[in-house]
Amino acid sequence: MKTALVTGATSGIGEATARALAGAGWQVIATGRRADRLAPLVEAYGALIHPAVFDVRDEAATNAALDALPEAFRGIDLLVNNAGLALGTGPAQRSDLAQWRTMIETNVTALVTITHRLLPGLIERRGGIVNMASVAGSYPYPGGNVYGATKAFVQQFSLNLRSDLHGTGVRVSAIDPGMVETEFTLVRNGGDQAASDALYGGAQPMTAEDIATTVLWIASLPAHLNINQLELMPVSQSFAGFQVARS
Ligand code: NDP
Ligand code: 8X3
Repeated sequence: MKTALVTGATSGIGEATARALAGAGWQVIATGRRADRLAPLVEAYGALIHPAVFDVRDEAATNAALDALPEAFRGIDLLVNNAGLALGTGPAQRSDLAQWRTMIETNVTALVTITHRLLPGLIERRGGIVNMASVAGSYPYPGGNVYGATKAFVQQFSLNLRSDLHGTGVRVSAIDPGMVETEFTLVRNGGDQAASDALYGGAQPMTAEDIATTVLWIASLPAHLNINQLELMPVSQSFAGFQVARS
């Protein structure tokens, strides 16, 4: 039986991914800070789920949770680095430095920390890593500032990991979703439900399950195939042009 560790499994894409993997017979270490959100996964999938409650920014807590894994969950075949967030939509010059730091600590520092910890085991098992990046890492937009930059890091870290892992058999993929309706916009806007509803309303965004299906597909491909980077958008979302300031 294969085992996956999914960060940010309390909500949105991570929760859907944990469900998709467990539904396909994987054992899943489901992580997040909100323990109550992990309980339904255990109820639905029983012994296939090991809930692990920790803040990914806390290296000691991360290591303690990994050290405490039950024997059956110790051999990790797939790391899904999904936990992440955006905070704020304003321009850089009006942004809150603490929010920038939180995004960097979560989307970048925590992601590389858990990856570094799990790499030896992933190499031993010829496993895989799926990193949740974003279209925001490829395309700039007003207010994207540090969030987009953290996701560009995730994209390039994924590609560089592939280079370093050459010959090990370990697969690394970055997924770049566009608009997915989750709690992402609620979090980004400090809990403003109206802002979230306004963004997704009438837009037919992608669902968390759309992305989870993609993760499961990547993880289920034959061992000789690697998806390097995969960008997905809802049909309702596309590109806009440059902006010009006139005097
Ligand atoms: P949600 O807000 O629904 O889920 C975010 C998850 O990340 C939660 O499970 C949350 O768990 C976890 N998380 C955040 N901070 C921490 C932390 N410090 N420690 C542990 N877990 C943490 O958003 P999404 O499902 O949309 O986001 C998942 C990923 O997908 C993110 O990396 C996001 O950047 C990316 N993404 C999202 C897109 C979208 O449009 N929704 C598009 C492109 C990429 P908890 O709060 O319980 O700790
Ligand atoms: C989330 C997608 O466009 O809101 O990563 O930044 S976007």
